[in-house]
Amino acid sequence: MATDCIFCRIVAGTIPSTKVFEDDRALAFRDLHPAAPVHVLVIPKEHIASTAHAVVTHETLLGHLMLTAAKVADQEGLAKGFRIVANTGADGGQTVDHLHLHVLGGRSMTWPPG
Ligand code: D5M
Repeated sequence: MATDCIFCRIVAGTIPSTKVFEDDRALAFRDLHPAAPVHVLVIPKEHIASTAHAVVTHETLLGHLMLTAAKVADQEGLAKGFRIVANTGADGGQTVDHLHLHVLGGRSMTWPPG
């Protein structure tokens, strides 16, 4: 755990969140500033700063996060489709330095993103 990391503090329960899924390796909670009718963040409980910081030992965990994102989308009723986003680094638009997948849905998405 990184004590100065907001998402580690959500995992620890010292910052509140609206959880939609949790298991031993992952946590999913609603984004504070939703960009779509459904906007959930899926994070590893282990602190990994970004996808660029992931290493080969994280391979199974990364797969688990992707499957968790799909499970959350199903749970949220996004049968018509959804988008999974992993902003990475400053130019990627990442603002919280704890790897996370955005699961966005409930409206038709446009491409390319801004
Ligand atoms: O996305 C980081 C996302 O994290 C952004 O959409 C806001 C969200 N956020 C920040 N703090 C919180 C808390 N405390 N609860 C829920 N959601 C939060 P990025 O891809 O790094 O720009």
